Amino acid sequence: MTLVSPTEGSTADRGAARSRRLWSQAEARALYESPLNELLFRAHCVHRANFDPNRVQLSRLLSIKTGGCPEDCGYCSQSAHHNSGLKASKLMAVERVIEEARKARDAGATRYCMGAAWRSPKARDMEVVVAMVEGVKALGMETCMTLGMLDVEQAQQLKTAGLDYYNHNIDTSERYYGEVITTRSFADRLETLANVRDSGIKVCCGGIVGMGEEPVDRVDMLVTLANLPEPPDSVPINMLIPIEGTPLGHERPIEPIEFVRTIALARILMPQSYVRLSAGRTAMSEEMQALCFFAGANSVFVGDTLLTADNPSEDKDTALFRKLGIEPMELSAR
Ligand code: SAM
Ligand code: DTB
Ligand code: SF4
Repeated sequence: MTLVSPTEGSTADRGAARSRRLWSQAEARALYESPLNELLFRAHCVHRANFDPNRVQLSRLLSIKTGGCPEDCGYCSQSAHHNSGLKASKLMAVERVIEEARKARDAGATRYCMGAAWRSPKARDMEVVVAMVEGVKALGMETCMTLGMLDVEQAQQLKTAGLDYYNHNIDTSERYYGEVITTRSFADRLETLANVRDSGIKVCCGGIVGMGEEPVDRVDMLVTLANLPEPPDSVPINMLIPIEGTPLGHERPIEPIEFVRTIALARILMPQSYVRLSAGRTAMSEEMQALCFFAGANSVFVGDTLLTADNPSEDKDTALFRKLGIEPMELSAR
């Protein structure tokens, strides 16, 4: 079903109102299953038409409240339902968060993402996170938060504070979702996304691959994202980091080419979104990451810790980017 002309985002679209099409599952599946060279070529052309292919946006993550989460997400070290051995901690002080953000900015990050292990923020938490957004914004960085479910009022409060992005993932297909999380529904997730979108905050929404899902689930997850009332501005694709003590702690790793196909399909379905090669990079070869960048990934988390899990060291990433001729993207590059 075509909404507007299916340009997949020509250069002429840049800065203009987003022309887009809706994708059927059959079309997206056919792309995902096409010969790898066809898929990569098409994804790379879409990427070039919309972005500088040699620039990657760098974000830094900080866990502002770790562990003890009441949700039961089967992959997560922070859920109180599992025994990952993670030590829970209270909400960080505002000054400390701002200090960490300053260090990240000085090291080249342009976006600062703050995550809390909550089902949703309480009223007293909102005052604190609002102060964090204001403080990090004042450093000249873009801000992103992921705090669980938000109602209309909470989303509006964060918008007023100046929050740029809110991350809330659908995680997988609607069909597979119940196998991974039971304490909040797929519909709950969509409701939070609507509240964020309606507030005017940019939406960051993606998922995890390698949780035992079928290829069709990866495709359906991306179709759901692409067909939202507006595609997310940023689409994190995480590769499961298996955490001992969680239900998915012994999941078999996804075949790397399947992961690359997922990135390529995300790029084709959402031509103008940042596609973020998110969790799981420590388990990826340089060649696999290079293929992901060719397929359209153009954002990564830098710094040796994500929220609780490991990420490649800065030295390693600097060496990789040098080998690939990739430069960090400046703030507001597009
Ligand atoms: N508690 C908030 C929430 O879930 O909305 C925010 C933090 S949560 C850790 C953010 C996202 O990180 C999850 O939605 C999931 O996609 C990703 N994630 C968490 N644990 C992961 C793991 N072990 N491997 C890969 N991705 C993971
Ligand atoms: C997202 O999709 N990936 C990031 C970010 N959003 C908040 C988080 C990855 C977390 C990986 C597991 C951990 O560090 O605990
Ligand atoms: Fe809690 Fe988020 Fe982890 Fe789920 S992913 S258990 S909501 S911290």
